Parts: sequence; C-alpha cells; structure tokens
Amino acid sequence: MDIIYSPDHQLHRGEFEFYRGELVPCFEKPERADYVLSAVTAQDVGTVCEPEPFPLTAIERVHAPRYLRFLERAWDSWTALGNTRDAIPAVWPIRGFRHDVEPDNFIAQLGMYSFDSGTPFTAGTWRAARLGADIALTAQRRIAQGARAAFALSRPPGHHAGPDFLGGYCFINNAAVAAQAFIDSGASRVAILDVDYHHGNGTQSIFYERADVLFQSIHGDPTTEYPFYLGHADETGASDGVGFNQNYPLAAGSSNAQWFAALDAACKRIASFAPDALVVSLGVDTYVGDPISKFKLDAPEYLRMGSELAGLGLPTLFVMEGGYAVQEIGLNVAHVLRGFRDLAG
Ligand code: Q9C
Ligand code: ZN
Repeated sequence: MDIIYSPDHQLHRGEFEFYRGELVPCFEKPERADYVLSAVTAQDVGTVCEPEPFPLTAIERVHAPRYLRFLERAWDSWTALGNTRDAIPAVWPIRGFRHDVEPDNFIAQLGMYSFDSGTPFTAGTWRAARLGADIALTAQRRIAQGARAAFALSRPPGHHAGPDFLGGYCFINNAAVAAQAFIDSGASRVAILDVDYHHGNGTQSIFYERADVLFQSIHGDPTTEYPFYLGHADETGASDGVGFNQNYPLAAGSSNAQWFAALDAACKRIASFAPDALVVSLGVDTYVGDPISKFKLDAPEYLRMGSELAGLGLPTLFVMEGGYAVQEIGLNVAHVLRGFRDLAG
C-alpha cells in the first residue's frame, strides 16, 4: 500500500506542554513519525510517496474559514508582539461568554479557537498541519483511483480538532478532511473508525448532524480520561445524524478482550452501514507501554486489529493519530498495516 509521508512534519516542534502543574517536554514530538517511518519501511508494508498539494477549499469543507485564517496568521501575529516561545492558550470563553466577536488580543483569539493548554502553536505548526491535510487528501485520491488501502503518515495528529477549534495536539482534522473528500468525489456513505485511546471529539463534532458519515470511536471512558467532556455512549447523533454516531467508552485498564468486543460491535455497525470507504483514525496510544494512556494492547493485538479491519472488505484509508514517546509506536503501526495486508492481499 502507498504510505504518504513528508519530512516537513518536523516543522511542528512544540517545546513544552502543561502537565500536572508544570511545563514538561511535549509528548507529541517529531521522533514519533521517524519511529513509524522506519518501522513501516523495515517491515516492508508499502511504498513511501510524497504528498501532492491541494487547495485550502478542501480543508474548508470541514473547518470554518475564519478558524483557518487564524491558524495561517497565528505565528506572525504572536511574534509581532515580541514573543519568541511557543504560543500556549491560557484563557477560554466558557459558558456565558461571547463567541460571535473575535477579540483583537492574540491570546484571547487563541483561547477562542482552542480547548486545552497542552497544544503549543509553533513557528512551523501551520505548514505542518496543512501538509497533514495534503497527505490525507493524497492518500484519499489513491483510494478513489482504485487502491485497496493507503496510509497517511502525518503529524501533528487531527482527531481532536473540530470545525473551529484546536486541542489535544491537533489543529486540522485530517481524517475528517479525507472522509469529506470521499463524499465530494462521489461516495454516498463513508465510515470513520477511531481506535485512538482518546475519544475523537473533533471528528464527532464535525459529522454529528450528518447521516452520510458514520462515526465509531473506541476510547478511554471520558469520565476519567481526556478529552473528558465528550465521548459517552449516549451520544448517538443529532438531527439528520441521529443513529450515525456510536461511542464505545471503556474504563481505563480495560482488558484486550473488552477492547476487541468493542471493535466487533463497531465493525458490525460499519458493515450494516455499507459505506463506500472506511477511514481509520489510527492512534496506537492503546499500547500497554504508552506513557499517557491506560489500555493494554501489544504486538499480537495490533496484528489482529489489522486483520479484523481487512475483514470488512472496504477500501481503507489509515490516518496517523496518537501514540507517544516510545519507539514501539512504529512497530505497532506496522503490525496493524501488516495484519491488514496479510488478510486483504
Ligand atoms: N497536558 C492524541 O492522542 N494531554 N491526543 C493530556 C494534558 C492530552 C492526546 C495531558 C492528550 C491528547 C491525538
Ligand atoms: Zn490519543
């Protein structure tokens, strides 16, 4: 399968994030993509290709133009104030504040377009994030042209980014951009399966009122796990989208058997939806050794995940999401793709 990758992901290089009362080195760092690239190359799961450029209008299909304009100008606005460190949000318009008036103050704008303090904005963030969308769109085009599968190997990740907000290390929702591109190139229905440890709140928000994009997410129970404020089982869609969103929250520490029971339920729902394509938000922070998550998947489970996904028999676009700090994330991703290929042929 084609693996779409660009070394320019390195342009996004956050220094610190707030964690338990102090600034710690970012978990979402450039080495992550290096680990994944070397493992998928060593395990020979596909051919590495450069992304093609796409117009901003493809991204505007799922993100508000004023949000994208903000991201595009953010670093210049921030440095024009004399700042040299990363921009980190610190104030947010919670309930009762106005969202219709964009403040002139940069930190106030940043708060309006974000939901946590763990997502630094750096000099190269916009270029790397925009490139991530090009990577997802290139992979989508390969599948639209007949490939059975493709892997969008990008960072920063995307699934926490909503219509007009960043957070959870995410700026542009690459999986949502790709799913929308399937619809715009003629697909009637697209399914998104999010297997990252964290709920894909951004993706859910983007498609919550739509019946043409089914969203399924297996994740740590938001009662105790990030992003906390979304991802419960009773969130099943609204208006036209009623019934087209399913969450499978699992308690921190859940067994692999519980995880695969949730995958089985999600796959049954996807099969009954009969989509033209499947987008997999592939986070491997479900790994037993992940530093910020609490599931217990390991090598055999990643192989099994890949083969169960192949069993759906759908054109499948894998998009890189989370998985942190340890070299094993590369092996885990390679195992999913190998498990898929060995069954899909
Ligand atoms: N600084 C993804 O896996 N961090 N995002 C919690 C607070 C948020 C994870 C600690 C974790 C976000 C794509
Ligand atoms: Zn995650």
